[in-house]
Amino acid sequence: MAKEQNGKDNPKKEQLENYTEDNTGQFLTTNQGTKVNDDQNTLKAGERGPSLLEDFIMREKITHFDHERIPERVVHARGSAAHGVFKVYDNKLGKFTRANFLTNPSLETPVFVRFSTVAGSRGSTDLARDVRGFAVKFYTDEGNFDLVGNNMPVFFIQDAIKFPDLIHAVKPEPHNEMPQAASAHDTFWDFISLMPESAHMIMWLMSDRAIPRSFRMMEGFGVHTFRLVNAKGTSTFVKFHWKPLLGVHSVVWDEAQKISGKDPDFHRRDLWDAIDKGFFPEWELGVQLVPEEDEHKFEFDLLDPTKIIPEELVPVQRIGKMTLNRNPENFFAETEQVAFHPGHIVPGIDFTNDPLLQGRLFSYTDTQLIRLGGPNFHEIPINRTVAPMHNNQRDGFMRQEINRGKTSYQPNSLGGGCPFQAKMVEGGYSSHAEKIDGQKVRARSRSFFDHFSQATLFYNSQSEPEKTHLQDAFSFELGKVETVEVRRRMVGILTQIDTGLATKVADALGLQVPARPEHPINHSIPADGNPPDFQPVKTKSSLDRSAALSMANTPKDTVKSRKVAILTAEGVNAASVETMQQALAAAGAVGEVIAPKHGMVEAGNGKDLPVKNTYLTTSSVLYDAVYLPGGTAALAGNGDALHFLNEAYRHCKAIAADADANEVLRSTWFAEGETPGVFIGNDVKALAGQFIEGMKQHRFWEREKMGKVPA
Ligand code: HDD
Repeated sequence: MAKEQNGKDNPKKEQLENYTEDNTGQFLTTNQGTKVNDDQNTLKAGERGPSLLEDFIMREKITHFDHERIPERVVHARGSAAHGVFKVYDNKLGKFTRANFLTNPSLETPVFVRFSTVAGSRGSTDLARDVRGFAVKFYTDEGNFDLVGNNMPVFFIQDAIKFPDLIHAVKPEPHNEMPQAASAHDTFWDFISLMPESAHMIMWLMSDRAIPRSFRMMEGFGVHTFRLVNAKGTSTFVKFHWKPLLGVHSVVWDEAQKISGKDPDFHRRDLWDAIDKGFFPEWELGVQLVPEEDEHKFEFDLLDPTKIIPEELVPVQRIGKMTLNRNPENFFAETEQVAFHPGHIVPGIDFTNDPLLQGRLFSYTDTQLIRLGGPNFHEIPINRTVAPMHNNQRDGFMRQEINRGKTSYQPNSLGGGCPFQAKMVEGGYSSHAEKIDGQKVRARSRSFFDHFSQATLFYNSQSEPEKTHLQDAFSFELGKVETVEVRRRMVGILTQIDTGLATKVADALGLQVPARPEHPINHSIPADGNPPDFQPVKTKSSLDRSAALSMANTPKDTVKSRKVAILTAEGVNAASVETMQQALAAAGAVGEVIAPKHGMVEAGNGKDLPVKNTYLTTSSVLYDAVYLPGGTAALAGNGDALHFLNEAYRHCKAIAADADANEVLRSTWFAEGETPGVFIGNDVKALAGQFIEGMKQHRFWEREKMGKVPA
C-alpha cells in the first residue's frame, strides 16, 4: 500500500491503532480468549448425533453472526470513505475566527471523509443520478468539527420539517419498493412539482453534477450560511466550499446506467484505487465571507438554503488544502460507524438561524441513537475526538470509559470541582450572542419566496452541452413518471425557469407547453392556515450568469490518475504499446492492456505483454480514454473491441490510434467525417502528446450533436 504523504505524527491514526486487531500469527480463540481447536464441527452426541446446547464455541459464533447487521442510514446509506489531513495555508482567517485548525498553518488536522449517494440502499449503485454527500470530520485539537455537506450548494427545501416528506417521496415507493436508487418515479416528481422552492436544487440535480466521474472530481459545499466568530466575539457569515484540484467532471447518463451494471462499485473502487496507488485526492477549502452588517444587502436571504451567494458577488477565498491519503482498515468499523453531525462544532464557528440547519441540529444525534444503538456512539474509535474529553455523562449501553471517582455532577466539592468549566480564554465554547426578539410563529419569511431566479441563473450559466444534458435529464426522469398530470405540472414549473427548457422537455413528453403565468403560480395545495402568499415573488436575478456554475469552466490541466484502455490482440506492436504506456505514466495516467485472454498477450516481435483485463471482464465505460496500438488488425473482426471503440466515441472520450491500426478504425461507426478528439498518427510519441492534451479536455461534447453511433 502506498505510504502516507508525510510521516508526521497523526493523533487520530495513533488513536485508531490502539483499537486495531491483527490475526497474523495468532491462534483462533473465542471472544473470551479460550483457544479453539476445531472450528469445523459442532459438538455432537456421537458423530451422527444431535448437536449439544453446551457447545459454547458454536453458540457464540452463530449468535454474533446473527447480530452482525445494524440499520443502514435512513439517507446516505451508500457511501465510501477515506482518511486524510487538512492544513490551512496561513492565518488570514485569524481576524474572523478563533478556531485553531483554520488559523494555525503549522497544524495538520486529521480528517475522515465520507462520500455518499442519498436515496439508494447500502448495496445500491454508485452511479445513480443523485446528490452526493460530502461529509468531513476534522479531528481538531479543540474537538471534532463536522462539515456535513453535499456536492451541490443548495437544497430542495427551506425548512427541516419538510425533510421526511422529501425523503419519503424520493425513496423507492412504499407499496412495491421500486425503483432503487433513482428519482425517476411518480412520487418524487409529484412532490417536487408541488414544491416550487425545490426549483433551484432540481436544476443542479438534473445537471451532470449528479453523475460525477469520481468522488475525487466533485466540489463540496457546506450549503448553509454558518458563522465564524473571533476572540472578541465578532461574527462573520461564511459559506464553505471544497474545490477539487483535479477539476469537476462527470460521466454521461448512458454511461452512468451502463456502469451501474458493469461495476456498481465504480466510485468506491476509484477512490480506493487512487489512494492505494498514491494518487492522493486533494481539495482546497474555500470560504465566502460576509460581514454581519451586509446581512440584508443581497436580493436573497443568507438564511435560505435554496440560494447560493454567486461568486461574482462574494469571491471564494482558498484558505487551505485537504489531502486524502489513507484507506480505512475496516469498512464497518470506520465507514459504516462514523457518525457525522452538523452540530459538532468548535470554538470560532457557530450556526445561523437557517431553518434547515436548525432542524438538522436535532436530527443527527437522534439518528445515531437508533443506528448505532445508544448514547455512547462517540466512544466508537472512528468517532472519538483527539482532544481531551471529560464530562459528567455516565453509563448507557456499551459504555467503554471507566470513569474514576465518585462525583459525576456539577457543581461539586468532593471531586475538587472537576471537570472545570473552561473560560473563553481557556478555549471554552461560547455561543454567539445574537440578539433575538420575535414572536413565536409557524411561518416563513417573505425573503425566502423567490424560488426561480437562481434556477434561471443556473440554467443561463450552463454551456450548450450542459443545457442539452439538462433537457435530456428532465425528459428521461419525467418520461419515467406514469401520471401525466405530474409531468404536466413539472413542465409548468419549468416554464418559470426557462421557456426554452420547458419547450424541449414538453416536446419529449408529447405535451403542450403551458403559457407562462404572468404571476408565478402557487403550486402548493392550498389549505386553511397556510401562509396566504406562499408563492414566488421574484423572477429575475440581477446577475445574468455566473461562470462558477458551469463545469465547462473547471480547470482542465491534468490527466493524473485517468485510466486508458489499450486494446490489443495477438501480434500487437509491443513498441506501440510501451511507448504510449510510458508517455501516459509520465503524465500521471495509467494505460491498461486489454486482450482477448488473461495472462500475457503475445506481441508481434515475440515479446509478451501483461494483460490487465479482457474484453469479457471490462468495458469502455470503465475507462477515460482508449488507445488502439499498431499490429491489431485482428480486432477489425472482433465485435467486442469495435463496440469498445464505438461506445468510447459515443461517450465523447479521447481516442488515439496508431496509423497502423487504420483497418480497425475503418470498421467503426466513426471512421469517416469530422472526428473531434480522435487522434491518429505514425509517431507514437507525438501521438501520445496530442492524446494526453485531448484527455485533459475530459470529453468532446460536440460529438453528441452528430449522434450517429449506435453503441
Ligand atoms: Fe442530512 C445524513 C448532508 C439535510 C438528516 N446528511 C447526511 C449525510 C450527509 C448529509 C452528507 C451523510 C453523512 C455520512 O456520510 O454519514 N443533509 C445533508 C445536507 C443537508 C441535509 C448537505 C442540507 C443542507 N439531513 C438534512 C435534513 C435532515 C437531515 C434537513 C433532517 C431534518 N442526514 C440526516 C440524517 C442522516 C443524514 C437522517 C442520516 C444518517 C446520518 O444522518 O447520520 O440524520
